Amino acid sequence: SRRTRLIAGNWKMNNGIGEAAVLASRLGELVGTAPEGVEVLVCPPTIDLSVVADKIEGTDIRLGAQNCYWEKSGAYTGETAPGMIRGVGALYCIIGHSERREYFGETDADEMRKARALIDAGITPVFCCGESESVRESGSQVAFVCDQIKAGLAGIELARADQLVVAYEPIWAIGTGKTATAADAQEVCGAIRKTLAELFGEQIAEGVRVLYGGSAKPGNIAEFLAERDVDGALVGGASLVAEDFAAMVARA
Ligand code: G2H
Repeated sequence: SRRTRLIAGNWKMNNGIGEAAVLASRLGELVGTAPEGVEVLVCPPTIDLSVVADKIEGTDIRLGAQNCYWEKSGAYTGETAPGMIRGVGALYCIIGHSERREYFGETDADEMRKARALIDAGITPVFCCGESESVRESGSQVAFVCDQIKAGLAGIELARADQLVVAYEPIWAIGTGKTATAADAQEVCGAIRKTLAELFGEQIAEGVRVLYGGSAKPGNIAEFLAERDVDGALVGGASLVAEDFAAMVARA
């Protein structure tokens, strides 16, 4: 059976509280009632979570964070615990985005700790993976991404692995305007599902949503979603414009 599509907006470090309130309200008007079989998610900066939660209350739009720490509380200046994220009403959290890996030195071992802590707190991790341009040029993207999946997710308890979402984001296609082709996305997303089947079994792997991310926009989303193993999109730039994001939801 077809998996529920997931169209997720990753606002990254954009929109202060006032702009966040305006964008969230507009999204409520445009996509507050999600189409059948489609789930709509927005992931604003941590500081905006509360105001966005308020603005989307009573709509079908779901809330997610962009990062977390894995401890429950304590002396971790500047960090946010999964329980705190859950407390503002978020049900998802992006982890392992390539920007976090590249600029903040996060490792697969960090992502595994975050994934476990999120699931413990009742939050679905959106685990990001993807290869650099040089890995792509060497033709080893499938092996590289499957290793990331194994290193980041192997420690998830089998009984809870159905609570995962994976986002495949080829780094060379992020915010660059270069998009992977739908066939490129399918090659890796299909391999991700195979790896999930090796780790957690066929049945769980069939239920996990695998998203494509990297310059996804209204004009190309349909091609990606036509692929067998692509169940949605993680959208950066285009999620900052309410009309563009709504157009993507409408095409899902
Ligand atoms: C990839 C994506 C969202 P963009 O980072 O996670 O951003 O759509 O701007 O390439």
